[in-house]
Amino acid sequence: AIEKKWWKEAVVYQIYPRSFKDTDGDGVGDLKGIISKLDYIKSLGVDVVWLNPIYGSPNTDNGYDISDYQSIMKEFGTMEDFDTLLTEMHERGLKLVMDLVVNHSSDEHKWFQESKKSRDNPYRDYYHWWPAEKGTPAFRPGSFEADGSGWRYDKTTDSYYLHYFSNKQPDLNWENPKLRQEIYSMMNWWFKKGIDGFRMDVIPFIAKDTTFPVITQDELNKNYAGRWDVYMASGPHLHDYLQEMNKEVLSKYDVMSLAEGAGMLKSTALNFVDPARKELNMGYHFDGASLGYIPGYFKKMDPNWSLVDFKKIYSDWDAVYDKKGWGTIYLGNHDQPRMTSRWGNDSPQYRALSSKMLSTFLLSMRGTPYYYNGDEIGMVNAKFNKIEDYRDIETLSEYEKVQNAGGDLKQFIEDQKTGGARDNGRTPFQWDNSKNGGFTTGEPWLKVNDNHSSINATAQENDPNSVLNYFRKMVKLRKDNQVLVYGKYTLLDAKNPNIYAYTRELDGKKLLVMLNFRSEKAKLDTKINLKTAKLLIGNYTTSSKGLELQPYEAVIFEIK
Ligand code: TEU
Repeated sequence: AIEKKWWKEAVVYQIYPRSFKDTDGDGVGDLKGIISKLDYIKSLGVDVVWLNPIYGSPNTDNGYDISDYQSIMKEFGTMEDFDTLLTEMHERGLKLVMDLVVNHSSDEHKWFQESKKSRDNPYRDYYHWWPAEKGTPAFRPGSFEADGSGWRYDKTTDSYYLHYFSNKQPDLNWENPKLRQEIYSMMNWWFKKGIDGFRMDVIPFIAKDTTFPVITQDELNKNYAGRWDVYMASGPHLHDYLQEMNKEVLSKYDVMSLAEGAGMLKSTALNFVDPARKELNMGYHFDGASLGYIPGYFKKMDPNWSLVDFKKIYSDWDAVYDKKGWGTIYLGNHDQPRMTSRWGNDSPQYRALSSKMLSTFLLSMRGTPYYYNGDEIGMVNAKFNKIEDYRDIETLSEYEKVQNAGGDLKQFIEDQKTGGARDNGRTPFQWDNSKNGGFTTGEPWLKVNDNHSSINATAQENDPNSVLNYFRKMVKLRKDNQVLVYGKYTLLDAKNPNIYAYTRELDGKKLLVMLNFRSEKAKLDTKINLKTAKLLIGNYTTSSKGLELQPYEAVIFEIK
């Protein structure tokens, strides 16, 4: 029997606070800005808001480098603002999920400031240190570092410290029970304030083999999840930690927990989310996130990516959770390019159509949908023309790598227009056609996309055929049809290179979803009689009634 849960039935709306709405004119979004938009958020029909980190941070990695876990980042406002936000969300029946970033802290956190002082400091073992007299530590990659290294030498104690991300994001040592207790008490503090869950940043990474054995470069060149899962993360005690976290924290509240991070493989996902293991609630895979990038280039997108591969990824992951556990469905977030640019078609002719088609996919699959702010109005990639317009530490460090290697910098910038640079998805929300899209009266921290003059929420609010109102309709369709939440998923015509078609079935109700991912007409090759089918939604004013679809057409039928 299906175990029904509110977080399985929820639609999650991810807000990137830095780019959502600025009310004090500093060019950075803030909590008061989110409060001012709660009626808009409620009008979408979503149930849960996931906020990217809002805690004290020097913003080396836009809040994923936390210097004070129990404070609000000064650019975002005060703890009073937070309390107001939470109260006003709960008053509207909206739940709040926060970002838990505990694989690493900022180097400006007091724990690290103490830890680096001396080898016998009480906080020394809150982090991973390698004494220099043991020789150079075995290579570990450090994302966001131009030299690619995950170790940084610190002369004060003649030792190296580990950082899987930037050197200003030292990895926390979860082997240390004192550190783990600090994390649990911080989590309990936030739950006692009334939040409704955590999205857990790179949670498989918290457990490492702290003997740091040698990993050769060709071993690391294995696929992204593989290298983290097999070599760098998911260490021996990972599930001991998560079961301890559940016992000490999560089990005490009616909250949701999402395990994020490369290293969750189809073969290991249930170790995190099988309810019998009392760890976390739902998993988040990266197989789709890495599909379509051309190996050897930084997030260079292959325009001929394979829909057959895409369908296989999502179908295989649906099968992982067929009997137990629960998954998530996403196509965009703050680490990804805009879904319409990447998986749809952001040309003027097909932008709106393909946005609606992709939303139909996201909201008709089995698994909790994580929907990224701005996709509901069809926002697209920034397509900056120069490196000075970029802000993301990841893109800047990758650019520096190309520079150091004497590579083609112009090509690098061109690649990112259709590629995966994370700022593509971080440009400010486009509220209206005024200067800076109504996001700020000041200088935005990251340029607003020029197309805000035509692509903005205000222009779409009262247009029944807008991307925004289609999104609202799709959310309502999902809420009104539990078959779209819990129903069995069956892929049809798997080898079709243009159409993604599947059925959802529950208690005798059967829906057929057909999505044309191409700019040409396409035909579904399967035996389905649509004579008695009832059209539930379509992204054309007149939907196709047969098995041939218009460009980027999406339809959902109830079939017998
Ligand atoms: O990202 C986890 C992660 O896997 C990313 O490093 C991802 O692989 C990368 O962005 C691909 O381009 C989380 C957060 O979502 C991300 O914003 C942070 O930068 C990262 O962890 C470090 O906290």
